[in-house]
Amino acid sequence: MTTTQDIHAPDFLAGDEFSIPTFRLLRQDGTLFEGAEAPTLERDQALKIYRTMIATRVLDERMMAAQRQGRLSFYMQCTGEEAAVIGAAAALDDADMIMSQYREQGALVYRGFSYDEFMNQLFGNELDYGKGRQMPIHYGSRKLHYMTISSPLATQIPQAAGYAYGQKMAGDGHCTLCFFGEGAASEGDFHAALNMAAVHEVPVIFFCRNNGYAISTPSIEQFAADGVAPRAFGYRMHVIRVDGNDILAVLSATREARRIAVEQNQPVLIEAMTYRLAAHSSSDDPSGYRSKKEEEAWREKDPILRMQHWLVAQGWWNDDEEKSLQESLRREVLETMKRAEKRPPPPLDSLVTDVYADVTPALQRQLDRLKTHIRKHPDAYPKGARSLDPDVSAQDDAANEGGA
Ligand SMILES: Cc1ncc(C[n+]2csc(CCOP(=O)(O)OP(=O)(O)O)c2C)c(N)n1
Ligand SMILES: [Mg+2]
Repeated sequence: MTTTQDIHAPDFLAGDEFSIPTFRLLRQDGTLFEGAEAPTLERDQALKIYRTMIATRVLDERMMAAQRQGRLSFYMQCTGEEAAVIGAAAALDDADMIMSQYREQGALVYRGFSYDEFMNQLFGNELDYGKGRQMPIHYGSRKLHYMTISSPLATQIPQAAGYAYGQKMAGDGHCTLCFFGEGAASEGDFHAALNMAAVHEVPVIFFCRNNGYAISTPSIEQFAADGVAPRAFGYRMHVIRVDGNDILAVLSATREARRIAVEQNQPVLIEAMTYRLAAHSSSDDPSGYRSKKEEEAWREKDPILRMQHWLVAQGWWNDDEEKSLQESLRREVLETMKRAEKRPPPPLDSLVTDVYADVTPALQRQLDRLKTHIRKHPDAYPKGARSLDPDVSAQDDAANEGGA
C-alpha cells in the first residue's frame, strides 16, 4: 500500500520533523509523575521482579570478580539495564519465546533459570546444556522458552520474526520478544527482520536496549536520527520509546505491546533508553572512551534504587529485608560457583556424538587424532580433564556420585 496523495512542488519532508517522546511513570525518588498511573501490579509479582533485579546484579558482581580472579575466562554484566530487561520479561506469558543478544540474563533469572544452571554454562562443565562448546554467557533453556545466545550480532532479530510467524500459524496465542542493542540495530538483519515481520503481520516485540554504546562507539556516531524508534515508521509498525530505567513504564509498555502482538498479529518496536553502567565485557575498559562524570550521572538513575524507593513507599519492602536478601544471594552464588567449578568437563566424545544422527567418518577421524594428540601431551591439558575413554568416564561418574 502506498499513499495516493499528490503534491505539485518539490516539497521535501525532513528527517528531523518529528521527535518521539519518552514514556515515563516513576521518578527516581519512587514517586509517580503527575497524571501517571502505575500498571496493575500485585505485591507478589512486584517483589518477584525486585528480587530478580537484585539476584541479577549480585550474580554479575560475583562473576565479574571471579573473572578477575582467573576462575572464569569471560563475563558480561547487565548492570544498569535490569529494569529494561526484567520489566520486559515480567510483561510476558512464561511460554512466550525470548530471543536475546547476550546482556539479558535478568530475563532468564525471572523465568527461573537457577544459579546452578548459570554456573554450569559459565564453567562449561558436564551439566552445561551446551556441553562446554560455547564461551561463557551463551545461555539457553528449552524448558524456559529462551533461545540460546549466539555471538554474531543481530542474527536473533530475523530469527525472531520467523519464530513469531510459526507462532501465528500455530495460533496458540503466544508471541516472541527479541532483545537487541542499538548497535545491533545497525546491522542489515535488523531492517530485514522488521520488514518481514510487518509484511507477514507476526506477533513479535522487537525490544531495543539503547544503552548509548556499542562497545566503545557512542550512539551519536552510530546514527544521525532520533534513536532507533523512528525506523518503525518505515516499516509501518507500532512503536514506543520508554525510559528503560523505569520498571513500571517498561512493564506497562511491554504489556501493551504484547496485547497488540497477540491480539492483532502485529509487530511492535520498543526502544528502551538506558545505560550500561559496567564495562562492555570483562575484556573492556570504558575509561578509554567515556568519562567518570557521565557514568556518575547515570549511577544516580539506578533502576534498582528507583524500584526500591517505590516498593518502600508501598510498604512492601524495608532495609532489613534488603540486607538479608543481598547476604543470602551472595552466599548462594559463592556456594554454587564452588560446586560448578569442581564438576568435570563433558566427555570428550560429546564433541562429535550429537552433531549428526551418526558420527561421520570425518568427525571420527578428527576425534581420534585429537585423542592421540592429548595422550602425547598430557601436561598441556587441564588436570581435571576427563578420561579419553568414554567407558572409563562412565566409571568415573559412578565413583563421583558415590563419593559425593
Ligand atoms: C556481526 C558482529 N559484528 C561485530 C561483533 C562484535 N561485537 C560484539 S558486541 C558489539 C557491540 C554491540 O552493541 P549493542 O548492540 O549496542 O549492545 P550492547 O553491548 O551495548 O548491549 C560488537 C560490535 C559481533 N559479535 N558480531
Ligand atoms: Mg548498546
